[in-house]
Amino acid sequence: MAAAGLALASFGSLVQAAPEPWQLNMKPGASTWSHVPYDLNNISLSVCVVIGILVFGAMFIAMFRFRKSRGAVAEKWSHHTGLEIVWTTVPVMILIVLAYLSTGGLTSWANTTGSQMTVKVTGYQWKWRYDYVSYLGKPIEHVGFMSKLDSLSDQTRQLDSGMDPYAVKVGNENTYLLNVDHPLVVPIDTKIRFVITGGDVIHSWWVPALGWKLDAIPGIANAAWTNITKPGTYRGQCAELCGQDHGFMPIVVVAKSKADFAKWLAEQQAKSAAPAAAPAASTAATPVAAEVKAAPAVARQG
Ligand SMILES: [Cu+2]
Repeated sequence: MAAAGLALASFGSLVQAAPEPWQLNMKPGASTWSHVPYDLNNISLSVCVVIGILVFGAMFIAMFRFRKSRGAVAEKWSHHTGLEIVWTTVPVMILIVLAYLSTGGLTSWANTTGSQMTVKVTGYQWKWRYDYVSYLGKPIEHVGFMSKLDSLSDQTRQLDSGMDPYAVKVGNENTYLLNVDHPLVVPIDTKIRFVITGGDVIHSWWVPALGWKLDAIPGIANAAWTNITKPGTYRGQCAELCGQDHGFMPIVVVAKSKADFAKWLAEQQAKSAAPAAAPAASTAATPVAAEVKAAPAVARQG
């Protein structure tokens, strides 16, 4: 039920990353698991449609065919044991089937066994931090950075900026409030475990293409996994109201081939190994993290 709820929450939401004109359904996503909420949504919606047609059909037949002006006379009997058993059993069976499918989806989503990579995600007001913990069984040292709203979106969003939100673009895609300075870079065809937590208040890490969202709660380490099948850029947003700039902490995941990812990771490690030689490496943002940690530990849900 929760998975179906999760699926339905994504459907029809305003926060649809990369929606298409006249898109009616959810997108099937881009990971090995994302078809699960997609299928659950289709199944539960189909059940709703069939029930709707049956109930409204019976209602309209009763109202029009058996109306008083056509001389209809009400039957005198009440209570029908057989009918009552049927209209109790059938809905219960439908609910059991939906609960079975949803529970299967939830348990497969929560099972991070056999992950080949771990990334720690921390939500802050109002940005994300990504720390690469391990890859293919080896720990990764000092690869981590803050990821915040891109500067063009940030300038455009200022009150009376006079700038056009539709002019904020990457290629042909309008990325106003949907782009960041440092995206999370991950490999495809890899089971990636995300350990998600919050540094100040509750946030929620949500990339619709992965098929799930997970709360980032201070003091709690939540875990989920993904295995992205197609290289590309996947966008998302914070999905838990976390304060005044909740709408300005987007998420961008860039999925690369394994070879390209290995190259990128080696570059990041080289940068962090020689911080003096590469001043730009200060984007590894340890000072920012220290700053955030030093702030008074007020945990409140905004
Ligand atoms: Cu947030």
